[in-house]
Amino acid sequence: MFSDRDEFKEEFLKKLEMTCGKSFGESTERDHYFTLGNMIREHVSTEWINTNERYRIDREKQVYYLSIEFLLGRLLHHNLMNLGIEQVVKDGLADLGIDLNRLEEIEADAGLGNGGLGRLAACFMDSLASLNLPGHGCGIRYKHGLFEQKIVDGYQVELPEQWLRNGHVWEVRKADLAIEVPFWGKVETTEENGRLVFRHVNAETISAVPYDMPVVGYKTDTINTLRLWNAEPSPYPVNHDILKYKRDTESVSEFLYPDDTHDEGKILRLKQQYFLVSASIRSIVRSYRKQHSSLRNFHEYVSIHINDTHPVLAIPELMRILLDEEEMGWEEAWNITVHTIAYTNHTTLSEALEKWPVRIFQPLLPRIYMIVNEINERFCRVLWERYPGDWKRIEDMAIIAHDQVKMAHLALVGSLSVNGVAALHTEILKNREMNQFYEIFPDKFNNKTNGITHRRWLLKANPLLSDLINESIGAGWIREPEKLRELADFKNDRVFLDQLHQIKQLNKEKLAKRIQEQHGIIADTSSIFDIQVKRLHAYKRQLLNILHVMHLYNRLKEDSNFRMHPRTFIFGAKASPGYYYAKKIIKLINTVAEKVNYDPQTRDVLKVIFLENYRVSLAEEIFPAADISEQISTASKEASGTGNMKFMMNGALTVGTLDGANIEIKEKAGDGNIFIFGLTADEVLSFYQNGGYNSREYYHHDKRIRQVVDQLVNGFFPDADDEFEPIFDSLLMENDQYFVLRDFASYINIQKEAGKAYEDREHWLKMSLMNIAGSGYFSSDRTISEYAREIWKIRPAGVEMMNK
Ligand code: T68
Repeated sequence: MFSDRDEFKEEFLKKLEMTCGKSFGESTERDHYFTLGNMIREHVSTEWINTNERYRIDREKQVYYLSIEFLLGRLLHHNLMNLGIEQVVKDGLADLGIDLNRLEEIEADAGLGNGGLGRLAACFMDSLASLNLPGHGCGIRYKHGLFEQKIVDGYQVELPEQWLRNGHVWEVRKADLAIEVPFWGKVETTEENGRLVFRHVNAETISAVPYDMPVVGYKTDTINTLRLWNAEPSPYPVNHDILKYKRDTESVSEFLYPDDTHDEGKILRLKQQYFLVSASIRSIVRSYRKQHSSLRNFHEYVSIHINDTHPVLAIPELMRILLDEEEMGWEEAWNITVHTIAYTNHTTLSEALEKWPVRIFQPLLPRIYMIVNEINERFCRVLWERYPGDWKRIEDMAIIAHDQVKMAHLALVGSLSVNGVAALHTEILKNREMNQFYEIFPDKFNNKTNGITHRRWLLKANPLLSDLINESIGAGWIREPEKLRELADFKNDRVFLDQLHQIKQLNKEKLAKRIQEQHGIIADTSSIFDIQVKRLHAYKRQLLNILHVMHLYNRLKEDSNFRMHPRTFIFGAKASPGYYYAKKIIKLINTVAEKVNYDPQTRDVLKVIFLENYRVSLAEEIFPAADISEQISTASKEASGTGNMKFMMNGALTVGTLDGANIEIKEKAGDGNIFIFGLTADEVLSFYQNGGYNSREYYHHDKRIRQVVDQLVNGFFPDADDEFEPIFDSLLMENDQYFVLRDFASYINIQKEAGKAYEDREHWLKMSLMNIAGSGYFSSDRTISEYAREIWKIRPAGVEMMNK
């Protein structure tokens, strides 16, 4: 690597001429971005090769993290930081009159994910490499990531996302490592030498071509691999209509499904899942075979993690290889498979549990279906022995029942570990949603509370705060985030608290500037920045938030003595394109914004801003600028949440329910440093079980509720007609499934308390500091260390840490 800025400059200029074929004088910012990116990727390639060599020679156990989504965001700054060359590059470019920040803005977000699940996979990649753990990602190289959101007249409009339009500097295509993935056709069974042989014939194959990306650890020599598969026409097509074949093939990696939590019943989705799984498992086995003569000890050297059930076909695919290619017997193959695969569950919402109709599954994946069927029959036999005569239970637990394949059941039966993503979530899985499986496999269940990479979400996103932390407790927290605890010593240090305040103000000004540029709205930085950013979903209750804003507006209009600290309510959220109700909520937020932002009586104290196209790069500007973090899901519904952790780490105070990881946030920040309201998970679950909630009672008895609910339909929004009737109906006609009205009064109260607390600046800053100090636990380094030790049984490779 370049040792100083002059060396860097020289190399940069040489490279610029070579890659762009232009002189420096003629070159554009885009040329500079691509030159720099290519240069950095080439620099890491030696270490990348070395890391792989080391893994091969040491024969250490490896983990492969299979995920249908990786929500990476931008990589340039992140890679420069992890390589420890950020300053040299910045200075060198500055000498040439180039601003590194502007180059960073050119990079398109790699948005290959919907939300929390995909971003978690990206944070895990960073932690694996930074902890020198031998762990790699396997995913799909979607041509179009999650749609780009425009707001037109208050409505969400979706445009195709185009991250590859100008090429992507971080990937390396490896055409020679392509793998042929078969679909359709049929299985011929013959007997040869006394053994049944299964041949998948007349299949239509698709080529899976790997594009590898280096995953650079933070100031270490470890460079792991994220392998994304691209679908391309196979060189051996059986289909005669070549154009149609080409189109059909490429469609497999064309789009990311824009759906979080709802199950999409599309053949294409199942095709994507098997495409990912088959290509990944075959390539893992291929490299394993280079070093081992048989697969008999596979599970001792390889661990395969499935991120939710989307890659669960890894179980029958590995079985297929062991049975059909290695010619193992069922018992041995099963033993290896179960000891290789581990599964994480990310939701308890029953509508989100994947099920596939047999009539789709069987013809598309004939051999895989046979194996799943056999797994099911053997499992049902075990159940029958254990619960003789209990047909109902066996029917409930079967993997295939009522002509459907239940993917979660396959995962529960075929893996050695099943984990939830926060303590409460794991308890709900064990005691409720998956209780029948817990009875049979109690040892499989365990909790791994989510985490986020503090390097992207604090060190990179909030440089001012990071500097202050370094000055006060040293830089040890970067490698050992639990050291953030030491910040608690400063809670009575006025000067320190004052600096904390200054930093928050500067971050708010930066966000305000972005808001003004993009939305033309002026956000008052002395107001409370109260922020809810996440996917739009009924259970996340953006509705509760906006109804509260309407309530404040009413108070301001009706009572001239009503006082509140000025607040700016900021929202960012994408709704799945087919999710009608979620889109109505977006329209409602924008309609309220229109009303309150332009009312001269309220606009100085109340502002509502809906940020368009929420994504990773925008998130990095949002979290550092927040005073209040809204984590207000109906208790029991949010498996964990990870945005809640990003806010906490940047010193925002949580207004939240006792749901997901909020409970652990409360423990780590301290009870007095968080604003908790609403029903508990037990209360919610017992309402679901026993009834006893009637939303109309709350509507009739609380006139604050009646007022805002009526305003949805009574002409309060002059141009809305019956626009918001579906929301009105969900609250009153459909008995408010998510307890918005039930929690409303409690929410108003806690918000009032939070507003008051903000006015005692010193106390607020202390609370904010205690959140930062307690946030080290939520680093994904802690999470990944637990997975490595308790599930994967992998160890850090012995490498030198760079002394930077
Ligand atoms: C989220 N799930 C959980 N799903 O909602 C969140 N679903 O509580 C948790 O913190 C996070 O996972 C990480 O564990 C999702 O993000 C999806 O995005 C998704 C995507 C496709 C299909 C179903």
